[in-house]
Amino acid sequence: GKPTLAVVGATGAVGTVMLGILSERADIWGEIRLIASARSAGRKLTVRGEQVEVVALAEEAFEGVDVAMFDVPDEVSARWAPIAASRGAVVVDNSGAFRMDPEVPLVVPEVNPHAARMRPRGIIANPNCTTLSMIVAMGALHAEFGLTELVVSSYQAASGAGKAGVDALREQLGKVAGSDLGSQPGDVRGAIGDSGPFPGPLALNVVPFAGSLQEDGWTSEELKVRNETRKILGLPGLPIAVTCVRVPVITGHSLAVHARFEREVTVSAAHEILATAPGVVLCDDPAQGEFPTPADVVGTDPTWVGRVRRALDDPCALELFVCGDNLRKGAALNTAQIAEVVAAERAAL
Ligand code: 2RA
Repeated sequence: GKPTLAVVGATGAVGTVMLGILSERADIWGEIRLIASARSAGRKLTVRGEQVEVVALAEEAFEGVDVAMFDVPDEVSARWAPIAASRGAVVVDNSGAFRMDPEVPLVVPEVNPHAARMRPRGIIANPNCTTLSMIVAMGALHAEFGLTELVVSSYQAASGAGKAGVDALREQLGKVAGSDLGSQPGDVRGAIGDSGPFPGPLALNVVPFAGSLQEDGWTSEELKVRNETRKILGLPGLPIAVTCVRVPVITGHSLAVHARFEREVTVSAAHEILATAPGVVLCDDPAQGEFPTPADVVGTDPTWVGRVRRALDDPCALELFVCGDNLRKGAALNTAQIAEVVAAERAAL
């Protein structure tokens, strides 16, 4: 029969997008079981056009499950993913709990699909949404030119911080709409106050901080982009400098990238690679006003790339701007693609 899929964290921001994605993609699953915290148990959610009742997270909930997708906080995954795996499920986990575990592959199906097969713990990790928003494009360029260095600045949407992030930005926008705020120091902060998950006002502003503070002033988000990019590309020593910034966008992460390569590069060669790479759309005609923006790409699956330029001072380097939906390719879609890779192995047996 068709494999049974469990969606753990079905009621969250990513879970909600996941149910939509599972309803749109080729229907390879038998039962789809929805699992969430006890608080959400009993709720009914629609997937594949049918109402499914949410069951509470418990050991028995994994009975007969072939693949379990997790989108829950790190500590919940750390505890429950091994339980699901011990019950025979292959876990595809979107938390930070296992991404850097050497016994857990970190998979992007367009870049390193074969890594999914080596999973001694029965767990496959899904990368962070900021890494995912650029990695398909960077993987394609790396395969051709050989990456030697990355310098990245992110422009991250509020929904990266979940429903709480979206609610906070909408509430803040309500407070500043129609006002003349934004011309005096601190007036925006004064009107918005301290609320929500961001360490500063996000409406009418940008906040150069995402995640938590780590050693030497780096944030957890910046270190994730660095470590995960190295692991996915199989380049453990790749120099990468990252600055993560939150911007007042609901959904859609963007990144400005300076990428240095082993060989000399040209814009036309880069265009050709990006225009044909699976999962990438080249949108680069600035004379016609064509470049990707998060407002234009939200709700779509690909990684969008534009503003491709050769560095003025380095014939081996490119500058580019990348946009992607952080809840789709950045989270739910990549998780669904990994689960499909696992299901295809099973079907091939
Ligand atoms: C963010 N990448 O955008 C983080 C969490 N998913 O906040």
